[in-house]
Amino acid sequence: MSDVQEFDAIIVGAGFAGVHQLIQFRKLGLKVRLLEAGGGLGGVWYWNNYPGARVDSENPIYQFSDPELYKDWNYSVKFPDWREIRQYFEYVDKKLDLSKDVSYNSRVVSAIWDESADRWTLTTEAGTVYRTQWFSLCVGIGSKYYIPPFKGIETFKGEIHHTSRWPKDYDVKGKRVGVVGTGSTGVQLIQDIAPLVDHLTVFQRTPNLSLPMRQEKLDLEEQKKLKDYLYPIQFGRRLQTFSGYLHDLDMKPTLETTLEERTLAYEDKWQKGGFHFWIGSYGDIFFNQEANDVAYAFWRDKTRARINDPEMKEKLAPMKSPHPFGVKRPSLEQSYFEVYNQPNVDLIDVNKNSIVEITPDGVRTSDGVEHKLDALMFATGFDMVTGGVTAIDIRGQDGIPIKEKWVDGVRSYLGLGSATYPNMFWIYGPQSPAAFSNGPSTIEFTSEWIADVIKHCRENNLSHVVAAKEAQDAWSEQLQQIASMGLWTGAKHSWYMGSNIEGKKVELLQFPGGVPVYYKAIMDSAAKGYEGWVFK
Ligand code: N01
Repeated sequence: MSDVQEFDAIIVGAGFAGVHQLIQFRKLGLKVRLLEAGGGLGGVWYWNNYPGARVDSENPIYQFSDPELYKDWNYSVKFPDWREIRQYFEYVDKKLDLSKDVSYNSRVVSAIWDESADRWTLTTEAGTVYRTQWFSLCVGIGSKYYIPPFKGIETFKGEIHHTSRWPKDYDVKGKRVGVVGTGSTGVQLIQDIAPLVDHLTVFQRTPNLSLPMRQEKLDLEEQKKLKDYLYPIQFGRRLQTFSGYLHDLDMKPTLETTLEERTLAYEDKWQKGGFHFWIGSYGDIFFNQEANDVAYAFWRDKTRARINDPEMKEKLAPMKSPHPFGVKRPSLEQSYFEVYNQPNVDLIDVNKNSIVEITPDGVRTSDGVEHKLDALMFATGFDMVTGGVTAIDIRGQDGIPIKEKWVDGVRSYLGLGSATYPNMFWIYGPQSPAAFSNGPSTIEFTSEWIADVIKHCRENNLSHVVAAKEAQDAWSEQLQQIASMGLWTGAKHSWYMGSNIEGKKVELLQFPGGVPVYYKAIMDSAAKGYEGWVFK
């Protein structure tokens, strides 16, 4: 066993969560290693380099809140793209000398718990073996990509990729490109490449109820001034709002407002852009269908006005809502709907005209037409939230892989860990607020919570901590109870519910109670001597 590398803590994944966790573990004085499948820091921003990839969280909250880091960093726009976010990670890396504790190109394939030694054994794809007392999973919610099993896919002669594996420097200029999927990725990609391609064919199953981003350039001098007095308040504010953004839900019931009042409010949010019209608007849209219909009608009328062709209007913004507004994640767009006014863009509704097969030259649909393509790009999403966890063969006290344990539904306590998997925590994963919140907002305090519980163990001579089964059952049931009051099941295919992946258990995968409630729950547990956790 001499080639086994021993550490106090291993972190898997080097996005915002893994990097923050590394910083916390260093502060504790742990001997720590971060294992990352990719060749650099950034997590989703390392992998998602398709044209148009850009974050939907606005400056300044898409960065770490440490003044030592933000004082010397400035994004150039309100919603930065993948290049700038990768530059941000490079900046943080350089400033804190992070990479010396990171093993890149190290994909972890298994993690096995040894109860007799209170240690995890982690093995990478290349066969490198690590032993560690503490194990923090920071694999994000979108690390396992998904391509539907279309017939004939292997026969296609042109470029064929999932968007998260976009070929470096691939130039779409003058090409006939097909895009399957109109989620957040599809919307961003489509609006970016439409002006460049010779012809674009979009295969849509569900229209994306996208909102105007309203991108802005940021003034460097202005940013510098705001850092002194406003940034600390803004970063603090993240703990007080439902989604960890700067705007918050309005808890006044939609239908208790007058038509004038809500129209003015809607218009104001629409003009502000970003997610103001969604998670900065009336909160009852998630629970009350009538309220939801009112919001949808506003969205629909605004959107249809941007589209010329009546058939196209109906495909992209139908008179009747395809699902309750906001129960699938809207994308933020800049010119998405205008794309469909271009003569060289086709939009195929696969509900009416399904994809029958991929041919060597393109895609054949059920009307018999072969859509000839030079490139076919799958913006078909991910095995979201749980896929990155279950892709690793994780076995705890009873030796049962977590993948098997979760066949009938995720089981976690506080969205931080699971019974029978001691000393293993995750950040921004199943049953936490995850993508119901701005990433760094939730990541920072959960990462600190995990560091605190490890500190507690070390100070009290405890070698192991694990979620109690009863506490876990209560948390998981409470989550599904809140979910059952909402409208999330109104969308047929939705990664929020796991229903985008054939055969996956349909259930809400993230905590829907909001950041302040979640924050209070985990802090209350800690304050009560880590209630719900069992120590040894
Ligand atoms: O994936 P998705 P994504 N035939 O699952 C379609 C984050 N993100 O990569 O809607 C035809 O949302 C599917 O159709 P339908 C963000 O949290 C953030 O776009 O299921 N179509 C859908 O249109 C986001 O929500 C950012 O009916 C098929 C698309 O493929 C999450 O990642 C940017 C199909 C998949 O959409 C995932 O987004 C990008 C089939 N068989 C992503 N199967 C930003 O912050 C699937 N589809 C900006």
